[in-house]
This record gives sequence, structure tokens and C-alpha cells, in this order.
Amino acid sequence: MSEEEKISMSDAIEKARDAIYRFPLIPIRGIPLMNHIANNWDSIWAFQPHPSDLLIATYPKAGTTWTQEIVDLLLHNGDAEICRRAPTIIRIPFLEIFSPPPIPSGIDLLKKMDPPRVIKTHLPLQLVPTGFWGNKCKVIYVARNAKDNMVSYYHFDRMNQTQPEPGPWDGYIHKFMRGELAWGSWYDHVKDYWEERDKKSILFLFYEDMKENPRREVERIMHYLDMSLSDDVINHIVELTSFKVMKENPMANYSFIAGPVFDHSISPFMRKGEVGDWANHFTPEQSKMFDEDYAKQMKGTDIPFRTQI
Ligand code: PPS
Repeated sequence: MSEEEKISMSDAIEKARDAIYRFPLIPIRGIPLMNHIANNWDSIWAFQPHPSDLLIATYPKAGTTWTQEIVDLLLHNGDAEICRRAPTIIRIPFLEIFSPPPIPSGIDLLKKMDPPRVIKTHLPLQLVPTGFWGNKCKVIYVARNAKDNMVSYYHFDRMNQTQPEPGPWDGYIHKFMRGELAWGSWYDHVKDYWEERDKKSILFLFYEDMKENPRREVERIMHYLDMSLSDDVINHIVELTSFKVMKENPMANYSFIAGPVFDHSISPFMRKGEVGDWANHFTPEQSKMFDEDYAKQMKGTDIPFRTQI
């Protein structure tokens, strides 16, 4: 980021102090989306990708930023300096985001970029602009087990003052199970991408696999992108995208979106980065109730989620 861009970003943060609030949810085709997205839905839906564009799709908090960093490094041969050229959200725009500065609008950024572009979305499959499928764009989907995904989302909703108010943990579990959080039902989100993965040539990844064997998953992404990099470069990318290194990387840890928008003192964006943290949040009763409901909502699907590794 240039000095000029940094100054305009900090100006925007100052202005945001008055403008931010917890955006209400408005349904778009039954999916609750924050009002700044719903109000701009027509331009999001009309977005025309180029066939060379790559989409990284996730339910919120499933490992998006991690995957974005891996992809950016792969595309730049593991060059750490180039991948520190700007914060993640500038390097890889967030398609549907239209919130006020300092969070930049995805469509505005994309208009200024030449393809091939890497694009982030949390949209469920049926709301992804149809050009992505029509143009046979590559799509990477990352999924995370429901319990850890929810814990991460809960802490994010506490710290991100633009997200709807999470309320107490006990009630949050029910909102998650009913699909009432921003971007809707986790269950439908993962099932729809899973069912379409072969037909649409989607690379379907699991957060737990990435934790278990990051090198294997980095290579999986590399092959999907039809690339071949040296062992040294791959090892370097694995190191640069470890939780520890990314947490200290100001261009990957969202520290550029400071208070009052992201209040990292409530919970840092790079919080724990673990599999199984759910066990520190769910009571045995909550876990049992959640598991029973999970079995009903996921009946008939065979997605191999793991809640521990
Ligand atoms: S967002 O806001 O939807 O884009 O968030 P997202 O990036 O999908 O998810 C954030 C969670 O991913 C963790 N994270 C990582 N875990 C392991 N390794 C690496 N390198 C990494 N980078 C980000 C981040 O800490 C959030 O998870 P929790 O459980 O809250 O720590």
C-alpha cells in the first residue's frame, strides 16, 4: 500500500467512528444478508467475472483468510514481500461487501483490477453470480466443522462492530442452528457446495485437513491451479501461512481495520486458529442438543467433517 493509500485509509477509519453500527439483516432470496449487501444486491448479482478469475468461497470463519494468503503466495512464487503489498481485503476483494469505509467495497475494487483476479465470497452457492459458473471459473471452497466454525463466528461477531449483535453464547447457538446469522445457514451452505463440487469442478477443502497437514493442502491447491513450484517454495509458503506467522503479519491479520470497526481487544481476528476449541465453549448439555439437531439437519449427507484431529 502506498503512503497516500495509508493516509486515506486512516482518514476513513476516523470517519468510520461515527458511521459504523451493527447492520441489520435483510433476506435476499431467503438468505439473511447485512443491509449494505442487500441494498446493493442488484450490482452484486450482475457482477461478470472473467473466466480466468478465481473464487474463494466459504461460510464466514471457515479459513478464508488463510486460504487467501496461500493462494496469493502460490500465485507470486512464495514472494513474501509482494504478498505484503496490501491488506488481504485489497489484494483479494470481498465480492459482496458494500459497508462504509474503511472496509472497501468489493465491486469497486474489482472494477479497478485486471483479470485474472482472486475474489472472496461468503455467498451461498445459489447467490453466487451466475457468470462464475457460466465462465467455468475455478472455485475453492473451504469448510470447517460446525462447532469450531460457530465459536469463531461468535467471537468475530463480538469484535466486529458492523456484524449483528451476537448476544449471549447460549442464544447464539440457537441462532446458528436456525440459520439466522449473516449469510444464513451453515448447514445449507456446506451441503450445497458439497453436492455441486464435482459438477462445477469446485476444489472442496477442509480447515481440519489444512491444520493436520498444511503442506499436503497447499500442494492440493497448487495442483488445482495447474501450477508446479519447487519444494523449497512450497515449504516457504507453508511457513508463511502458519497461524503464528500470519498473526504477526499486518497485511494478513486485519490489524489495519482497527477500533472501533474491528475491536481486536475484545477478540483478535487471528484468535486461536485451532481445531477443537469448541470444547472450551459448549457445555455437555449444549453439545448433546447441538449434536442431535446436527444429525437431523445433515441427514443424508456424507461430508466427512472432523471436530478434532
Ligand atoms: S472471515 O472473516 O470469514 O474471512 O474469517 P476466516 O478467515 O474465514 O476465518 C478466521 C478463522 O481462521 C483462523 N485462521 C487460521 N487458522 C489456522 N492457521 C492460519 N494460518 C489461520 N489464519 C486464520 C482465525 O484464527 C479464525 O479462527 P479462530 O478459531 O477464531 O481463531
